Amino acid sequence: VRMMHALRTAFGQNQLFVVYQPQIDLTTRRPVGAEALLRWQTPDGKFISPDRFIPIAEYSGLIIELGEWVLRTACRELVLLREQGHRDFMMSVNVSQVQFRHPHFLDMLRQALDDTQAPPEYIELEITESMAMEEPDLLIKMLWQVKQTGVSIAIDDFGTGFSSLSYLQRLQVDRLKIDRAFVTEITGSARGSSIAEMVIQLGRNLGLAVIAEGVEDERQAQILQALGCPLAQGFLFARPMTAAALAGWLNNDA
Ligand code: G
Ligand code: G
Ligand code: MN
Ligand code: NA
Repeated sequence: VRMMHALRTAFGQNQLFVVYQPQIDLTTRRPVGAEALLRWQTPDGKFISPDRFIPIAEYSGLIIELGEWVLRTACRELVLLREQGHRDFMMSVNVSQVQFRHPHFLDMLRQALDDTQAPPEYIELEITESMAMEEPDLLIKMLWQVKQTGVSIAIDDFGTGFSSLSYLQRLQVDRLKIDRAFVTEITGSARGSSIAEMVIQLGRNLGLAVIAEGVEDERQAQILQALGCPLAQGFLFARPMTAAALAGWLNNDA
């Protein structure tokens, strides 16, 4: 309860901000987009992880406001980057299941796109695999409606749940994100790369893009590339950074 009040206050006092982690094409090593990630820095300089405060925001309902704010912030950042010439750049935004199930989610999404003038085809929403497995019929309908806005969908933390091939086929998704845990395992034992391999193969069979998360070293990048993974995100390429730093990073890189 204390953290709930602290979070509400923090949101009101602008202690929350959005950082962006670049996503890159493994072949060209060029940026293709970024994932928006929420951060909370308290006045004494300490960072509180979203792993800790997102569940509280969900529980208290604050996630509705907070999630809308993240989406709008990311949309505005995308528009700014486009004005600076980065016109082929995608923006991914994490969506909590509490947000997604809220009756006004679609209206909120349409309004955010409209107000910010962000092009929907350059916006992606990330939902988690665990969330994708609950209430399939509702989810299938929601995803279809999201797709009508032009926004695309990624399944985050993929490989940690147990989605079946037939179920995945029924979902209107565009991208699978290989969970960091499986990228870490890739350089371990001989069997360490089997889940990453499976997801890459699945993506190929279903015609979905695949992105590997949490790529921290060159060996992992090389193995992923050899396995046919087209995209990656991780500390090897860039850490999550502020909007100003991202613009600088992209302009330097271009
Ligand atoms: O950025 P970091 O690795 O600390 O994020 C930890 C977790 O918090 C990740 O699972 C990430 O998806 C989640 N997260 C970060 N930002 C957001 C956000 O804006 N909304 C939601 N729902 N989850 C977020
Ligand atoms: O669950 P989700 O994929 O949204 O979480 C993304 C989180 O992973 C972010 O909080 C980000 O800070 C973190 N992250 C991104 N790249 C790396 C990496 O290379 N290594 C580690 N350990 N964490 C990473
Ligand atoms: Mn994510
Ligand atoms: Na993830």
